[in-house]
Amino acid sequence: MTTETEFYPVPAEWAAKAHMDRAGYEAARVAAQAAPDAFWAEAAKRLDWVKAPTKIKDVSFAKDDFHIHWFADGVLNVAYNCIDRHLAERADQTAIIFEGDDPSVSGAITYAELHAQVCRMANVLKNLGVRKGDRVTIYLPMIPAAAVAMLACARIGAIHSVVFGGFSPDSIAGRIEDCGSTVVITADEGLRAGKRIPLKANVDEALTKVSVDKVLVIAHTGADVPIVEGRDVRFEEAVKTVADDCPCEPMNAEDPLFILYTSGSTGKPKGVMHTTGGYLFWASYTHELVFDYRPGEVFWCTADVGWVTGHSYVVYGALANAATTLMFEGVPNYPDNGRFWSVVDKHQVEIFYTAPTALRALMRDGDAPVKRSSRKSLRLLGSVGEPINPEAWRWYHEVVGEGRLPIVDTWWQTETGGILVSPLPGATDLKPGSATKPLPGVELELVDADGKVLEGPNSGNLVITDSWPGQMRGVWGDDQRFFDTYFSAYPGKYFTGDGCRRDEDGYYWITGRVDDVINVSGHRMGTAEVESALVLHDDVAEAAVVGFPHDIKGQGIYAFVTLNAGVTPSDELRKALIAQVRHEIGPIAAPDAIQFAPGLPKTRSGKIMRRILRKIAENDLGSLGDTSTLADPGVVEDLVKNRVG
Ligand code: 6R9
Repeated sequence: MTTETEFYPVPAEWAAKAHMDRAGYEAARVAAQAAPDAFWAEAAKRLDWVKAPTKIKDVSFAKDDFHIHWFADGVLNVAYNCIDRHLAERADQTAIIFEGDDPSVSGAITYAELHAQVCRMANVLKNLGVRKGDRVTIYLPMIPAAAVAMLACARIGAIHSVVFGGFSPDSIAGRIEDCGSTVVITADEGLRAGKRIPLKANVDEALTKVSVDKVLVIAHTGADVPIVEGRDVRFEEAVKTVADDCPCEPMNAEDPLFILYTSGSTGKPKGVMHTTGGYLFWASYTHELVFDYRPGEVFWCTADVGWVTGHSYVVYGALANAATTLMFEGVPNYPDNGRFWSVVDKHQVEIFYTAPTALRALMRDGDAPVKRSSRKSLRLLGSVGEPINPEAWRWYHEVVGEGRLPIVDTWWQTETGGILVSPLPGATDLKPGSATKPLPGVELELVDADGKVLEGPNSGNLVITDSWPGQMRGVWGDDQRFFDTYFSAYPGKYFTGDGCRRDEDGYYWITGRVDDVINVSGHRMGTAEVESALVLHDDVAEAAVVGFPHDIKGQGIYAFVTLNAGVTPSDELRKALIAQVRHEIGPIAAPDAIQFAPGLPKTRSGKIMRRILRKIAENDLGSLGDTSTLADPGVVEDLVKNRVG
């Protein structure tokens, strides 16, 4: 049976009990399209507003009148919505469960405790001089303090920029510089699979390149880290003298909430900027709808808060909906490959949301590690970050879910703020490998390279023809880049950068990036970034990087490297180049294969023909296509002969 026609119908009990059933979904889609202002004004009542918005949607994607505003005259505070408003009824409910890297370490924080911790951190930040609109860089492990730091910023109107703990000192420095952070919040160390991650040391190294006023250091492992007099402040000291309460700064709906850097096809990572009202609304609305969430359920999204998935579904969407959200510092295969499932049992997780790359890695170890656990508490499974191949989908469904749990395959991006395409468990029949259909208010189109709209079953580039509240509002410090990146390819439409197929039933199948972005284990990496890191090496003349299919990671990184004249290729050099990329960007960017190439295939105008390099990396040598336009067609033969892997 092909997956296109393989339906998993909505179970009857889901259709009966879910927030949204099939009729509700159809009605919401029609209503959002017919009268968006009325529809979203009503939906936005899910948030607590200091001043409810009267202006709802004010958007134009047109070049000469480009603007995106939602709820523009509304006033609210994100921390209030995620914490304070739950206190009357849920002060003693667990807000955050912490599961450490070491399975003997876990803990829980109630909403009352979260309130006190966020207020204290906010007061510490104020004492360090942080004011509304200032930027704060957060470089922390997956510990509750990371959520507390984000919410403390939101409480006082500071804009946070979370940098994933796996990024290098250079990456931290670049991000601090780009958004002009004045304060960094970090920890002594993080822990991953029993290994210590030198977070404070990485910040110290970053700060040899850029400077900030203050570094706030949280004790996590208790390691003895150097403190720079006048610049570094130990959180445990600073917090002793502050009050347990801190007022919430009233924020305009369009005030920035955070900046999150993400890779694109060109240049350095860009600072995706999200705002207070539209973003929080979308995170909360989609969290409830897609996960059919009820307050108090134990929700586990395994993403790190350094990625957008962690922002929207570990922290903001979950807490806005009065969730019990689980933060896990460790990895799926430590101390053994049954860790996810033992954590599910230990904390009685009800909704579990992870990435296909983790599932593929676990699947390779067979069913036994899963079957050692009960998983009786689970009622829904989710997937995010990259296309889930039907084999992994079926394993997730049959082995993890024992055939009884729906899977929501959620398509979205850092730029979209929250989920845009996903099944709703009470409304949508599932097909393994398809993210199925757009949520209410999300208008998709497929277009060809010239922008011609493709109707019916077809394949093309995925664009979105109208705005939704969670849409990013800008690239930090570069309005032109925002417009050019997303709105210039197909005028009047938002271009996602993804290719996509629509089948006979109107279901969407994301086929992957069509730009120079590689999706490695669900993490976005720009080929240009990896190339820049490689050419920094003294022996390298030129580098070209492409993605290739990888069993576990989805895509791997394949680098073609031309060495300077007189340099002899060697395994040592290969290792040195990998180390170089790890150092410049971080371990996730390390190439899986490096091929030394005396020449790269270039057009006569000097453009590298990546299409050919991709085919070689994919070992698809029968379809190299037309190479006659190359300046030197002879290089291809050498590339094919010396393919690695
Ligand atoms: C949330 C997140 C975005 C890119 C996106 C697409 C890929 C994400 C997917 C998916 C197929 C899914 N992607 N979810 N592809 N099916 N369910 O991952 O954001 O890191 O910005 O990546 O990830 O290619 O364009 P981000």
